[in-house]
Amino acid sequence: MDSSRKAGLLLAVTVALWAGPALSGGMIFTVGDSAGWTIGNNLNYTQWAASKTFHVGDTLLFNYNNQIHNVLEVKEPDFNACKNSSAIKEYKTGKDSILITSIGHHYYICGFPGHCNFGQKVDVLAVGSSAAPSSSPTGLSPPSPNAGDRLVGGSSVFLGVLIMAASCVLLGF
Ligand SMILES: *[C@@H]1O[C@H](CO)[C@@H](O)[C@H](O)[C@H]1NC(C)=O
Ligand SMILES: *[C@@H]1O[C@H](CO)[C@@H](O)[C@H](O)[C@H]1NC(C)=O
Ligand SMILES: [Cu+2]
Repeated sequence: MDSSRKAGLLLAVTVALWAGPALSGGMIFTVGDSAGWTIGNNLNYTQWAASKTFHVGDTLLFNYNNQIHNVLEVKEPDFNACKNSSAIKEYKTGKDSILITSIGHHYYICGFPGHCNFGQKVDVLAVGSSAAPSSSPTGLSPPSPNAGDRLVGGSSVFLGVLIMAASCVLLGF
């Protein structure tokens, strides 16, 4: 195995063991990844969203130039029609963190003229939170808003252990 693959495995293990529990409030998804919230460059936020699984408790981070973009949370018909005049909520700092608080679709468009029609719109479908089921299997701690984080962390640790076991085999330890 070459060193870049080793480094990749090490990174994966590190991320899985450390990042999951370290984050408070679930996963953070930067909309559009490094391109951010913008238009052009064949950005397709439908495809961006399709490659992710969103949960209640996760956070959407919209990074953009607020001189030329904004973020409007809208209802489905306004999303489909790219209508900017009856937004549920408007964000315009240029660096907006939006916590996903409910399951189902969450629709966001840019309100600047033409941008939504140009594709600056995203439909984030959140599935159930990764929080503990109603009966806690451990009973070790009272329910808290961070219950989901511990589970995320727990599954990350599990994933990390799996990855580590796999890398040990591959690396011949
Ligand atoms: C909606 O679009 C109009 C122009 O069509 C623009 O003047 C207005 O600022 C936009 N509103 C929001 C909230 O983005
Ligand atoms: C984005 O991708 C989806 C799925 O591949 C496609 O249906 C849609 O037409 C694309 N949108 C744009 C604006 O290219
Ligand atoms: Cu825009």
